[in-house]
Formats: sequence, structure tokens, C-alpha cells
Amino acid sequence: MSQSNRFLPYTRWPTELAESYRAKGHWRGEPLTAMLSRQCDAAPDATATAIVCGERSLSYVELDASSTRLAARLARHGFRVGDTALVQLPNVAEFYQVFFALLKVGIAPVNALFSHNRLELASYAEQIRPRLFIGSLAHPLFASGDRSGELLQTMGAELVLLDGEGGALGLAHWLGEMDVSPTQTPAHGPSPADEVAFFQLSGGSTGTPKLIPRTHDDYLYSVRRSNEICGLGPHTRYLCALPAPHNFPLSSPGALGVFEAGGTVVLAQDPSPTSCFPLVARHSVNLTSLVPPAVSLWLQAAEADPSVRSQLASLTLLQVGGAKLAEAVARKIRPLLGCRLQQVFGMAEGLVNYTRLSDPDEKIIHTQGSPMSPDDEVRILDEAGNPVSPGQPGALHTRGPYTFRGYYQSPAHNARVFDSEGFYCSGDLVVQDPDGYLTVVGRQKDQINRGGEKIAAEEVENQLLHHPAITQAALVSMPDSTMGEKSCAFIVTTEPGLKALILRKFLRSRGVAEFKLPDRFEILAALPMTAVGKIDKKGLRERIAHSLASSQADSTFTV
Ligand code: AMP
Ligand code: DBH
Repeated sequence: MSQSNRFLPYTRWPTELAESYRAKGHWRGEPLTAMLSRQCDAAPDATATAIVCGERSLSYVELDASSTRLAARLARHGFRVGDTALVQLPNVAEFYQVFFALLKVGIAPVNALFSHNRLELASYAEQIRPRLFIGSLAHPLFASGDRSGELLQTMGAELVLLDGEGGALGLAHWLGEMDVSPTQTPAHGPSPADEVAFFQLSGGSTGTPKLIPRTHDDYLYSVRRSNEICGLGPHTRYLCALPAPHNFPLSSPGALGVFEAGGTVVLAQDPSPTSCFPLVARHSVNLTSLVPPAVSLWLQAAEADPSVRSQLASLTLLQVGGAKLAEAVARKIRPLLGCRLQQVFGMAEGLVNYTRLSDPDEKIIHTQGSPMSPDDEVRILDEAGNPVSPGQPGALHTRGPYTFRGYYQSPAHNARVFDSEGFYCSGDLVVQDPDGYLTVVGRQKDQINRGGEKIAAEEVENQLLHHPAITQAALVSMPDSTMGEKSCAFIVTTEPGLKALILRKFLRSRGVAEFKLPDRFEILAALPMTAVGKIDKKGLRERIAHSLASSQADSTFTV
């Protein structure tokens, strides 16, 4: 097989645009791993701490060397450019060691979230057919270390490495010291910079979670540009409290931004004040990123105990994104937490908007920022596909130097979400102000944004329909004061006594992730239909919002 045949297929940018991105210096033909070599070459800073994980800390040299050892072992095992891996790790240093190791070999990973369950993992595996699976004993699915279970069998990976396990198939061994120099079995990657480096996850709106191919060129550009806007440098001490693989804490500017800048990433297990405040104080954290529900928890903690302010004294900038931040919450950040706010409206598919550090407070509080690149192209269109009048809401369409051109192996879906000029329709309804700043005002896509965690309605509906007593199902969002939105499943059933508890148990047994389980169930005799015969989700959303507002909801089947 020729070398070029080994590269993973993906939808490329048209040559002319690609050339212009190169000519402008956005795409530099550099792999993502270059950020490590740069730090290691920049002696004496190479001994600077790259990662703090619990009581462990890793210097840049150690991060680079350990990922090279894993890469060398994988290469010796026959792994090479164009292979794929499925990885599921919590917020631990190994996540980054593995990420860089795989890039060094040219293995493109899908980094599943730790909250993902059997269904997501099986679906990702089916799409990429991984040769390698790296998981953790800390996850209930793999806690036993047993490799003969159905999930791992159907995944079909040749090699399964588990973090937390001792012995030859434990991840620690593969990252550990070697008898011979790793350079004796060099990995032949990374893949060329304009090929797929890894797959990012889409929040999705369809039955199957979609994968987003990201190249070294486009992702590294998004990280570098984010660093410029957010002012990262060797002084940056970033708390990674959101799930490490998520696009926000990975690249906006996230951990990769920190590595590119030579700063330090401090890992938190979760974004709760109890986990985070002591870490901020102990490690002099000056930057972090949160989703809105976590911000509310931080504010509550600070309100309840003003001494908390001193724990957060080093924090200068709090980035908030993933879901809409309520204005009232935004206003409290500076007085209660003592740091500046930056709103971030991004997507794993590409486009990221930031409010700028120099923006006036009103802009920072009212908008979700403006596109980070001068070469981001944004169009806001009405239902007929025409540009809206200035200041009017419309559907966000975008293309640019780091916005993908197609989901992996999904031609039918791509035909729906890309227009003929390659603009991606994100499904968000936005308003643009005269300065180009966007405010998110709604959503077209059939998705629930549960405090930044995205739930594709169709995926959960399909699972509900597997229940023998459910004949129809529709999942919609309902307003929630902390999460912004929660999910409500309207069902039609042949078994009137069906309990929410049983249904959740059923969904869990089918491998549905915990955050996707409906927060509430409502039984109806029939689902309302629109004039064209579709389920009237707008009507259902209004119905649940109304009954919540008038507190009549208790009279129906709810939990
Ligand atoms: P994902 O597809 O999981 O990467 O999620 C991206 C989506 O999250 C966007 O298309 C928006 O719907 C939503 N989102 C991200 N950041 C914000 C924000 N700051 N405000 C409102 N919605 C957001
Ligand atoms: O929600 C997101 O996907 C998101 C939010 C902020 C994102 O991908 C990003 C920044 O890069």
C-alpha cells in the first residue's frame, strides 16, 4: 500500500482556500506535537512543569519523553500512520501523554468523554474501527479489567491498555522507562500537518454521535490564535476542570494552548468548588474555563462564605462557554469571584468566538464574543436562506481556517448541514451586532444543552423506543434554573403505570450515558403533530415550560 493510501479520508478544504490559509501563515505545516519539542528545546524552561495531577507533576521533558516511549512501543507493536484508537480517560496526566504519543505515531484517536457509556463507545468504535483501545479501571465499564466482555470484543481492538492496571497491559508500563532508547524504534508519524490528527466529538443532533476530523494545521492554528486573544504565556497556570477531551478545555485555548505557551495545566477531577478552590489556591491558578452551571456553584460558594475570595485570589480570568450564560449570573462574577469574565461560544466543529480582554463590561456581559480569526466567515440567514437584516436573529453559517468541512463518513448528514459553498450550519440562532459580536438567542437543531452537555434528542428517543411498552417518544428541553436546560421525555405507552425509575434503569441497561437520561417523563395519550405530520416539539417545549411555571407538573407522571 502506498503511504498516501494510509491517511484517513476526510473532506478537505478547497485548494484555493487552503493555499490562502497557508499564505497567511495560519497553516504552518507543523504537527501538534511541535508544541512539545518547542518547549523542550527552549532550555532551561524544559524543566518547567507542564502538568500537575494530584500529587504528581510532569515537566515538559517528562511529558515529551513519556509520550515518545509509548509511541516507540506502539510502533514496535506494528502501529503506524493512519491507524485509529479509541481512548477514554478521566482528567489525568495520562490523557495528554497518550494524546501526544498517538500523534507521534500518526494514530488518530477519538477521545471519548469519561461520562460516555457503552452506547457511545460502541458507536465510535463502529465508525473508526480502532486497532487500539485505551481505557481506565476507574470507569465502571472496565473496572474489572476483564477484556473478554462484549463491548471490548465487538470493538475489535487488537490491543487494549488500561490505566490503573499493573503488568504488561497496564498503561503505566507502556509509558514507563525502556531498556533501549525509544529512538531505536522510532515512530514514523506524525501524519502530515494537513491530514487528520484526531477526531473531535460533536454534541450532535442525530441518532449516531458524529465525529469531526481535525487536522494538525487547523487545530494548531485555532490554539495559537486563541492564545493571542487570551494572552497566554509561560506565566499561565490553567485549571482544567471540564472533561479534558472537550474542545473548550483542550483548545480554547485550553491545555493545548498552555503547552504551546509553556505554562502549567493543573488537573481537577470535576468543576465543583470543593475540588477546584483548594487547587486554585495551592497552585496559584490564574485561568480556568467553566460551563454556566459550574459558575453558579462557584458563585453560591462565594456568596455563602466570603473568605472563599482569598482562595481565588490568583485567578484573573474566568472563561465561560458551552451554553448560554445568563446576564444576571455574568454580572456577579467580578464582584463575587474577583476575576474578569470572558465569554466563549465555540463548537468542536470549528468556529470559536471570544469576548476580548479589552472589551467594555457591557460587551462581555451581553454577548458571546466575536469570531477569533479574521478569516472566519460568518453568515446569518433566515429560513429562506437569505441574509437577515442587521440585528435580526438568524441561523449561523460559517466557514474558515479551522472549521471542518464534513463529519467523518456521513455524506447524508453533511449534505444537510453544509451549503454549496462549504458553509457549516451550526444549528444556532444568533444575532450579530454592528461590531460583529454574536449573541446566541436560540437553536434550530434537535438537541438539549444540559448545562453545556449536549444531548441529541433522536439518540435518546431511539433508545426509549426499544422499551416494549413505549410506542412513541419525544425528548425536548425544559427550562432549569441551574442547568439552563434539562431534558423531558414525552412518551406514549401501553403500560400506564410505567415508572420513571424503571425507564431510567432500562436506558442505563442499554448503555445510555447518565447525563442523557431524561430528567423528567410525561405520559401522553398521543404526541401532538404539526401540520406536515412531524412531532410538534415546539408545542411540547411550550407545554412543559408552561406546566413547570404554573407548577401543575406534579399531576402528571414525573420524577
Ligand atoms: P458541540 O457540538 O458539542 O461542540 O457544541 C457546540 C454548541 O454548544 C454550539 O453550537 C452551541 O449550540 C453551544 N454553545 C457553545 N458555547 C456556547 C455559548 N457560550 N453560549 C451559547 N451556546 C453555546
Ligand atoms: O460547547 C462547545 O463545544 C465549546 C464551547 C466553548 C467549544 O467547542 C469551544 C469553546 O471550543
